[in-house]
This record gives sequence, C-alpha cells and structure tokens, in this order.
Amino acid sequence: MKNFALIGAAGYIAPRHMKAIKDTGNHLLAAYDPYDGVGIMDSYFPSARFFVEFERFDRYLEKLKYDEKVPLDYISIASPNYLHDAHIRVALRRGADAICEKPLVLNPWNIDALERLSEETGKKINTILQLRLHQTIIDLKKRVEEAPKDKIFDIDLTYITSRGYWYYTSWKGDVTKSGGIATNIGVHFFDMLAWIFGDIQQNTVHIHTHDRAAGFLQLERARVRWFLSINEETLPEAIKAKGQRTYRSITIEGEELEFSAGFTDLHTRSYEEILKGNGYTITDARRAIETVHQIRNQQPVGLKGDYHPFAVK
Ligand code: NAD
Ligand code: HP7
Repeated sequence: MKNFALIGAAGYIAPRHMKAIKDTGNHLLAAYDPYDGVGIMDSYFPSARFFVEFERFDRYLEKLKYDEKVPLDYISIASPNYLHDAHIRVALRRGADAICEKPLVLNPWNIDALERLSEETGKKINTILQLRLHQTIIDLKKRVEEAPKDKIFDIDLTYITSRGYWYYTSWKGDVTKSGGIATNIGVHFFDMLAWIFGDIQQNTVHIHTHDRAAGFLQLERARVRWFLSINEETLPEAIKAKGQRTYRSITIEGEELEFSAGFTDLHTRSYEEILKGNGYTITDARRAIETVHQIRNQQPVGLKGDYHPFAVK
C-alpha cells in the first residue's frame, strides 16, 4: 500500500484523485487546500489530515517523516495550472513522486527546470493525460498504425465543453493562471493528436478568443482542422436537442467518432498505470506543452486557408 498526500483537495477534480487513490488500494495521509470545503473527503479518507495553511501541511509531512517514520510515496497535485511546477517541487524535495494534473506546466522552460530537479532527486513526475487511455482513442491509434505508412489522414476535431459565466471569473478565465482555453482544455487533444499522428509540422491559428479557438495542424500523418469552444451556442443543433452540453468528436476521412462519454474512470486507470511504473512522464508531456505555448503566443490569421467549418460560428 502506498501513502499519498493531495494538494488542491477542495476543487472540482480532486474527488477523482481521492477515488483513484482508494480504488487502487492506497491511502491518503494528508491534504491541503486554502479553501476548506472538503467534506467530500469523508466519502474516501475520513481519517486523512486536512490543512488550509501550507506551512502546517508541510510541518505535518515533516512530522510523519522524522517522528513517525511513515513514508510518503506520492503527492497528487490538483491545484490551478500556474502553481503546478511549485507544487511538484514540494513533492520531489520531500522525497515523493508527483502525480500532477494537466497541463503539467504552462511554458516549455518550466519543463526544463523540473527535469533538472527530477534528475537531482531521483523522483518521478507523472501527469494525467487521460485521452490516451480512452478506448475510442486507443482504437483510432491502432487503426492509424495498421494503415499504409504513407497514408495522410484528413481529420476534423471538434471539442466543445460548455461552461457558464463562472468560468471567466475563476482562475480558469485568467490566461496567466490557466494558459487560456487552448491550454487548459485543448492540451488534451493536442497531446492525443501528436500521440496518434506524429510530430507537428505546421501550426496555424485561425481564431482565438476567450471562449473559442480554431486552427489547422499539419502532422506527420494527418491534416487536422480543429475547433475548441466553451460556448454552448457553438454546439451542433442535434447535440443541443439531446440536452448534451459536451461534444467531443473526431471525423476521420468523413467518418465520425464521438468520444464525449467514457471519461469517468480514466483517473483511476491513470493511477493504475502510474503505480505500475507506466505513467506519462515529463518527456511525454513536453510536445503538447510546446504546442499550446505556440498557440497562446501567435497572432490568429483569421478565416484564411483550411479552417474548421465551425470557425465561422
Ligand atoms: P478548481 O478551481 O475546482 O480547484 C482548484 C483547487 O485548488 C481549489 O480548491 C483551490 O482552492 C485550490 N488552490 C488554489 N490555490 C492553491 C494553492 N496555492 N495551493 C493549493 N491549492 C490551491 O479547479 P479544478 O477543475 O479542480 O482543476 C484543478 C487542476 O486539475 C487543474 O490543473 C486543471 O487543469 C486540472 N483538471 C484536469 C481535468 C482532467 O480532465 N484531467 C479536469 C478538470 C481539471
Ligand atoms: N464542471 C464543473 O462543475 N467544474 C469545473 O471546474 C469543470 C467542469 P466536462 P471534464 O473546465 O477546467 C474538462 O466538460 O472532462 C462540470 C477538461 N478535460 O466533461 O471533467 C461541467 O460543467 C479539463 O482538462 O469536463 O474537464 C460539466 O457539467 C479542464 O481542466 C461536468 O463538470 C476542465 O474541462 C463535466 O464537464 C475545465 C477534458 O476535456 C478531458
């Protein structure tokens, strides 16, 4: 049984980490969040200690190590994106491996610094990239691998996860904290696309606003028109009619694969792989971090060239 601590315990995704720790037969010793709405802990680890001040959390971890000789194997990190690298350093310096939410960091140079610390401490940094564990995506990767090696696929990727006005008020709406929507939400599919279709050769952004982004990617084995939105008005009419607010779809050579469902257990699946030593590492995360950094820092060209049909919405 491995011992865990959790940073960012009061947030939306934290219960998925608690569940994954429990489902994999492990134990949560302590959790930290400056906000104290963490009653959900009772459903998973009622005996875990909880702190709203970092210094007290840190003192407790030291006490476990030196007074009680209790090992701490992992620190899971579900805090806002711009704090991830600092929280990963807390884990590694304390002698634990890190399991950090996506995006691992906001900028490529943050990865270089973490790589140095990982080498220095001998501790591992794992990240959550759960699209790589989604069955529809695994099947698609297999299909591409089995196709003739010179085949270049035509892809439309549509990724709509509707959010209310709260999103813009929260840290998620602040580009300096979340990286903006292409980083906070898009990182999943940029990682997935390069994982399946190979390195990015051209990266054009057509539009990029607070609630949507669209662009074109030339990958080794695909031409991809992509559209990302958090505005429900951009959902296809048929999806709206079903009352569905999330629409994740990939059209490959005209054939649609919808993968909106199938996400609920993927944090547990991610933990299973991490515990077996097969977690996604800092090296796996780098390519998508570079891609979203480029997208964040380039001027959209407007509706020119090969753009996704939803870009006109
Ligand atoms: P959230 O805002 O609901 O939760 C973040 C939590 O971090 C809050 O409880 C907040 O109080 C806490 N926090 C703020 N400052 C902190 C600090 N200095 N130290 C410790 N905790 C602090 O956000 P969320 O949706 O739970 O997102 C958390 C992380 O998980 C983000 O990195 C996000 O990108 C990621 N996420 C991933 C997925 C996924 O599909 N893999 C889904 C949602 C969120
Ligand atoms: N929801 C909340 O209640 N609070 C939140 O903070 C977020 C959602 P999905 P996930 O928005 O930050 C995706 O669209 O898949 C509600 C990204 N992950 O399925 O869980 C929401 O209103 C993630 O990287 O959201 O998360 C729905 O009712 C990104 O950080 C419900 O939860 C996150 O959005 C489910 O919403 C975000 C993927 O796309 C895989």
